[in-house]
Amino acid sequence: MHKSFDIFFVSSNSHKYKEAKNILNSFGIKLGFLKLSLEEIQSNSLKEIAEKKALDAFSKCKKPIIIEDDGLFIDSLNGFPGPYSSYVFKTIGNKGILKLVTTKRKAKFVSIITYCDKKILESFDAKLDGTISKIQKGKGWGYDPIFIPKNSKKTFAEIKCKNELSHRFKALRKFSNWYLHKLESNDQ
Ligand code: ITT
Repeated sequence: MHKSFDIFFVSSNSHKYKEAKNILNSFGIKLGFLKLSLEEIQSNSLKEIAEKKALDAFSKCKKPIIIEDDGLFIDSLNGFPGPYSSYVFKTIGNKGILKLVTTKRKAKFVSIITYCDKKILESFDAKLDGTISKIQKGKGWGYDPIFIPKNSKKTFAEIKCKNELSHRFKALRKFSNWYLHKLESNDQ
């Protein structure tokens, strides 16, 4: 029997999907996965990138979808890699970032979740402050081994409760409040 999903997450990154699925499940929303690479424009605005990605995803899937655009912003590098986080990870990776960050280590992760259906395009953003570790610690994906969330001594790769405090969790919590409210008002 086919599982019925409420919304689909469109992304080329299955790590992002797995985390988003668990988080939304805890809010009672079933999230399906469409693994696709989406058109990503060059812009300094994550929101602009996210909304273009969402329109592209909806035009390909014709179902209610969400997409996510993230960025790691490092203070001492004037916000680099920011909107270029995916490309920078694939090119210089965590080793390259650790070479660039020398003294000031403050950073933040930003997530934008954009929902798109036939009529609506709506975005939800969240940020999580933290620091860049001196060495890689733990086995996680992406920047997890070098990002230490605020009030923690461990990196994202070392902590068990990442899905209860991450940038992704905070943006998805905003999204689910809005989405569940929208469903309720549609029922009335
Ligand atoms: P899409 O197909 O969904 O665009 P992507 O991997 O290219 O997938 P982004 O453009 O949002 O996604 O890239 C952000 C990059 O930031 C991502 O590739 C990871 O390297 C990193 N990243 C985002 N969230 C992360 C997290 O929770 N932990 C570790 N790294 C993360």
